[in-house]
Amino acid sequence: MTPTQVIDRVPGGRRVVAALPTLIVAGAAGVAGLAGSFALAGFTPSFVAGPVAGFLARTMPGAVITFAIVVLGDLGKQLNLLAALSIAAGLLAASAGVGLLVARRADFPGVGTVAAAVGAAVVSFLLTRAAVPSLGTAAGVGFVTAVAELAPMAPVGESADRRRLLGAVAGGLAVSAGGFLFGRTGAKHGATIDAGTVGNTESFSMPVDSLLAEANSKSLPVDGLEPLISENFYTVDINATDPAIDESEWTLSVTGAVEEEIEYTFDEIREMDAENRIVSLRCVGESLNGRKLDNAIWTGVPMSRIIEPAGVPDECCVMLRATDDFFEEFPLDALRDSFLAYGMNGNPLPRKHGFPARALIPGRWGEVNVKWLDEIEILTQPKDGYWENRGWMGTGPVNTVAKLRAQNKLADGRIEVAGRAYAGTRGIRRVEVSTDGGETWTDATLSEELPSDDALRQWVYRYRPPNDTHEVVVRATDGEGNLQPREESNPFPSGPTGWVSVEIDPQNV
Ligand SMILES: Nc1nc2c(c(=O)[nH]1)N[C@H]1C(S)=C(S)[C@@H](COP(=O)(O)O)O[C@H]1N2
Ligand SMILES: [Mo]
Repeated sequence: MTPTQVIDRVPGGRRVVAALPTLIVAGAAGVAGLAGSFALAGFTPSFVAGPVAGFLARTMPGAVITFAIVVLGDLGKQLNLLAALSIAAGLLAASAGVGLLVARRADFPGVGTVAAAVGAAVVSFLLTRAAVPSLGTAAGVGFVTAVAELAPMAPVGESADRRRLLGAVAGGLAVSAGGFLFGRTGAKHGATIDAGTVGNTESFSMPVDSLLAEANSKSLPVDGLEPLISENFYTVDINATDPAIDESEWTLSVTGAVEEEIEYTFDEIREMDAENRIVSLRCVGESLNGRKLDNAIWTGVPMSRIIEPAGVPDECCVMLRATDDFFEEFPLDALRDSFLAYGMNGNPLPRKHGFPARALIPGRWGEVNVKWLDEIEILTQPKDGYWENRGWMGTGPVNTVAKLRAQNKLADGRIEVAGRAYAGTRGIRRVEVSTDGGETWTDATLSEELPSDDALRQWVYRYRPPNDTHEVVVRATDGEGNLQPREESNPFPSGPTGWVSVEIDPQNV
């Protein structure tokens, strides 16, 4: 059977084949529109795929999101982005296709291009509310449809349809490549907010330097162990494209059950006396021996100074809200002891960690440490937060943990194991190590305490190993004397528990 005969047998087959050129042109236009948007918006929420990714994350069933976070980790975020890119390109292609069909009726050159470009710009604007990047979308779509419309008029001996298609696809590729390169520079430009002038850095750069020097001198010299102040702080959030906030337009308001609602500009917060605090964060969704526990020096102001002028009665709780539509609720007392940070390790808060300002809530799971904070709402009734709506219970104090993060063979034949331990504001009093699967225990050496009431500590233990593979187990005791519970549980819903245990083969360290 020839392909033509196959097509004839499929019901409606001929119509599909006749529509194919329009579909391909529309598809190429959709991809080019995506690229045009990226060229002008970079990797920000003004990029058409941004709101689509946000919509997916918000509407996806809790179980799927939990799976994405706990099992897939960063891959889950990338899959979400990939889906968002495909859907956004599909929406733009559909609007371009409608334009092309309209134009076919009008049968006048140029109408298709204008209709497709306007349609795509409208879709883009409805999604992002960003005018300039939507013009980029229109330009990408318009370019491809223009090539497809005009190519057949060139006096060459090839069939018009074929030239139309080749032109559209080549044009789509060219626009996409250009948009990608341009958008990447644009994205970098957006990211320079990080290094932007936040002024007045001198007043706190000295203390940050000395805190850093102190932390460096207290860090245990162990190969492969992260220093006390993390060099590579983890990130977890719900966004495919993080908010890119202009600090001159950002405000922070105190609302809800207060005597008088108030609103701060960034400058007003920067004018208050700054303080530095060493604070660790840990994500409730991480695996027991995972990497989502880190420590930094933060600069900002005590939250009590932000909320007190509003007149805050003794209510039960507070909801923190952010520009990415993230929100978390927890007891008001915890907010009174908390910190509003706009600096991290002596620099302005990086965009991915919440620029221009985030909350740091002592000793609680990472999720209540809301980034891109823009509203503090005092509540009279408890209410579920973003993750609690999805089944998590991650607003309370962190679990105690000792992690084993480094193992080295020493020159004298001994083995060195080391890691980090954290128990929030309870502190770490002791870390013990067993090299026989939990039969016998010995104290590890702890790093000296940092000037903080919410910081992790490092531990190290060196021993002469048996000849065979053996099981090394670690466990911490918190500052209140509680031994880290042995019973194992999954991260979902309220954080992992159990003792970290690692098989070590002395021939293979
Ligand atoms: N606005 C906003 N804040 C947020 C999140 C978020 O998705 N959006 N994620 C939370 C979670 S789950 C964690 S563990 C911490 C992580 O902070 P980091 O990315 O600076 O490490 O941020 C919290 N704050
Ligand atoms: Mo988290």
